[in-house]
Amino acid sequence: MLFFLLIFLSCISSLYSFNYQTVEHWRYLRQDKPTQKASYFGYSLAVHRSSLLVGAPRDHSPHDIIARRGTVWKCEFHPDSYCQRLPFRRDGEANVRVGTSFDNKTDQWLGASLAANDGNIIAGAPFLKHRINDGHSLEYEIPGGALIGKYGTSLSMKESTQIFSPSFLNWHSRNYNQEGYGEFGFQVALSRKPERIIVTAPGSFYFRGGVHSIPIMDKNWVDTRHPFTSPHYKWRDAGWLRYPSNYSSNEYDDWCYRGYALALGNFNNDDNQELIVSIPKLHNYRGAVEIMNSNLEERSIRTLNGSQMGEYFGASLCVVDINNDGLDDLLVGAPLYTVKKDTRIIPDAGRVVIYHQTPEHKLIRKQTIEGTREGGRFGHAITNLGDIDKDGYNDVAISMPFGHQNSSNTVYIYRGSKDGLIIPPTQILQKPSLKGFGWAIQGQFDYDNNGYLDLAVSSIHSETVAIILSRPVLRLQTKLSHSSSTLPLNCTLRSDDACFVLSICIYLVNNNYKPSKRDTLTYEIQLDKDKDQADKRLYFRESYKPSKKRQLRLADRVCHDYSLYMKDDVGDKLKPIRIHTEYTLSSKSDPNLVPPMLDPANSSFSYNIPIQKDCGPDDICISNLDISTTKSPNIYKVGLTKKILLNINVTNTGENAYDTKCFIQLPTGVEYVSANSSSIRNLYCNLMKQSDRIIVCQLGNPLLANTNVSLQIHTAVNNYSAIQSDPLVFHINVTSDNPDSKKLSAEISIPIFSTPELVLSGVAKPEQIGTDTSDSVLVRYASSSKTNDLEIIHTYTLHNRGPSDAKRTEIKLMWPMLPSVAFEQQSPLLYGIDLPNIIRVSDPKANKDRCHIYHSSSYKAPLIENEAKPQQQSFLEKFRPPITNNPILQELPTSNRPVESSTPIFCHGPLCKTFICYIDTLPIGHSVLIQLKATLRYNQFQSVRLRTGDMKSESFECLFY
Ligand SMILES: [Ca+2]
Ligand SMILES: [Ca+2]
Ligand SMILES: [Ca+2]
Ligand SMILES: [Ca+2]
Repeated sequence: MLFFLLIFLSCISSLYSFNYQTVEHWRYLRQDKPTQKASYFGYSLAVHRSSLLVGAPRDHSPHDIIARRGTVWKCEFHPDSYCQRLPFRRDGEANVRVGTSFDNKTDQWLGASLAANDGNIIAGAPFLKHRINDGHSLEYEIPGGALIGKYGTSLSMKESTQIFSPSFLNWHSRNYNQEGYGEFGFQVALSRKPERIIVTAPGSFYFRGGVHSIPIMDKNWVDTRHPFTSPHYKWRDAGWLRYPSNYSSNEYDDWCYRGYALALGNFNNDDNQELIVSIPKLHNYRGAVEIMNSNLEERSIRTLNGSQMGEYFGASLCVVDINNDGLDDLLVGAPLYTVKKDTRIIPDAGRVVIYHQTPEHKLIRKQTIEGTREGGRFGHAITNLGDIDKDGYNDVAISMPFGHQNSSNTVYIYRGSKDGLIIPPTQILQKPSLKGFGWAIQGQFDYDNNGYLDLAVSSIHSETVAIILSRPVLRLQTKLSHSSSTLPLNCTLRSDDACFVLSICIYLVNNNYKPSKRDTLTYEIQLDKDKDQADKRLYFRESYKPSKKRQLRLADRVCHDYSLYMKDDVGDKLKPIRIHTEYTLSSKSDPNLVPPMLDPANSSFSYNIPIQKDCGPDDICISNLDISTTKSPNIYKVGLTKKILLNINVTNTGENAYDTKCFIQLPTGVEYVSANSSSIRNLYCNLMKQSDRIIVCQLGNPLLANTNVSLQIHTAVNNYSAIQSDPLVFHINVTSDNPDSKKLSAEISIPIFSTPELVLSGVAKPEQIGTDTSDSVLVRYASSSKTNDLEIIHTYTLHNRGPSDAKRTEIKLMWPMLPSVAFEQQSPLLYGIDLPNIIRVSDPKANKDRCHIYHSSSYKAPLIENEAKPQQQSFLEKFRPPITNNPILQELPTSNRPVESSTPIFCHGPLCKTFICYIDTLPIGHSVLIQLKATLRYNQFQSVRLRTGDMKSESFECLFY
């Protein structure tokens, strides 16, 4: 599985300076008799013994007869010393003809590359030219060379400087399809095992490039001034290796620049150092990095490939064991990489890809860090700093030397760890006045000899090199001990001073640093760190405060004792008390010493002390809570029930249950009134702040083992119309702070019963009509009416007697067309039957009540008394009220007409007109009137020989919603 992390530099947060000195303390190397013009001081950097070597390939020494020979400066590790030009040449050396050839050293770029070990310094001069006469008046220029200076006590630099050049290879090397124009010396290195000089020549073979490995010999150097004294120098016999050894015609490889960057590391299972060589323009400008064994065997080559065209993959290389597993890891810079982030495109922002070596010597891509600045070229230089903070992991610097005018050029410091580089960087080095800051970076030297590795960063356009010293990193070990394993609850302010004593010991560990009088350590102990000031449970006796600050002289070991006490009536008895200690270190300034600092990861310490509990020898409380409930009443009657009482009983059959609480969630419409308990002395219940619907009651801290507590929660329904669900459900939870305690839940459910009593009564007008001409009403009517028509009005009154509102009432009304005899004659007696008219007695403007004609040909009027119940009773159906059904005539005031002579005219089939009326909420005590009107043709009525009968309308199906 490929583990791959992509990280942007912009994630940088909480940045601190660890552990290089900040910019105001940097030092700068000074050149002795510097040139006025741009010498590119700092183009390359290397460490040789107790000096820093600084390449200045365009430098011109004031008295040198060769223009711009280039200089390697030697800067001693001493703050007051100047950098001196290394005499990297033989006496009297000049651009002069010697025998058949001469060297042209003007503009040779000596110091374009540098490498050094204890015995040797090697400097590349990739534009050195050998002008060669072949004896037939033809002259050839063969550029490129590497100068090696043997550096020892007995030999002076001047005596031992030698030149390597590909002209040693053979006479034909002069051509540009061979080593001619090869830029030999573009990169140089000294391998430890085998001990050899490694030189790259990216210009050879039509800029296909290559790499050379040359044995270090004590004597018998071939003198470059006489390359043809031995026309066929036995370079192979002398152990000179090169790759590729010859030009092979693959035109696509031309111009790919093999050898642009060079590194050494161990990437296989032999002890020899492998060569890592970049080819930044291979594969259509995507770039590649080759790893080959020390014999430069083609079959040994492994390749890592770039991915983006033009990114310059391999422009920089760095071998470092990041995760301290003993296996070298590899960082590859691609400074021209275009970052695509969200919708932004950042050209030449650059990136660095980090490969980790597996135990099988595979390289896996582990992390990638991308630049953020357009043209910033993040990854231009990468270097192994060594372990600068002595945490056991090597650290790395990556530079971003370019940018816009107002942005500062930057070197980022990343710390190694067992998982790879720690991102974000632990330090960002910047100084806006330095141009091209970060062109070259060199670590792994101790400038001030304090045991901590320091850093040099060159600024190519400012002709300077900054020396940045690292501060000693101190790590402390804190040991806390106390007089008893747990905090006794009875150790209060009134108790004996010795009832709880805390001892703190601070040790300076694993460190070369010798504490001095100048260094002051301050520590602050904070008791009960996790609690707010008001809730603190533990205090210092001497100050009555929960914190203590103390300053002392840094020493290998210091110990202090403190007497502590617990607050009375501690609430949280289960959560241990966290003792937190923070350290700060300060040192009196001394210009000759770099002050130490604390490792930020080690500047605080936390420790938990449990509070005494009564939970057996393991001190872990395992409770066993159970809950049971009862309720009163069992049914909520709308409008009748006012109070609801919940009885909650909690038992604990396990060990103490700390901070046990009961939460009761009330249904909407129910309000909390009060709580009491016969078993809890000071019962504390209240509504939670965030919601007025949840009551929380403290059941005990602890709720002791084998106890039983009961709670009575009184609630009330003040506004039953706010009730939103049936039944009323009370959710009850019981929690405790004990570890692994489960939330205990119960539910109390109370069904709602609603009982509005609706009364329906009716009157008819006129009360009575008859065909008998002696009928007084008819006579009255006939005498007052100009027509033969008679208006019949039946009025029903629907009244709600309570005790609750009728939310919605549905009434069916049936209105006869009069007798079948008349219907058969196509002349129903009632005409102009209209929709019933509804009048609210209390609120005549109310208009939510509606009537419709009921269309159902198959409808059969059921008998009210035997009405079939619907199969499934809906919530609303349940509240069908008892309704008094009143066929109108039965309610008629009795006349002197004998009842037995009355025959009802029933409402049947087509003779019946049915209406359905919906009555909106009818509050208690309110009434509506429903009027049915029609016209009776009196003439027809007379012609129907109907003797005596009742005209009967019916109402039924009265449903309450
Ligand atoms: Ca090896
Ligand atoms: Ca490693
Ligand atoms: Ca480190
Ligand atoms: Ca140092």
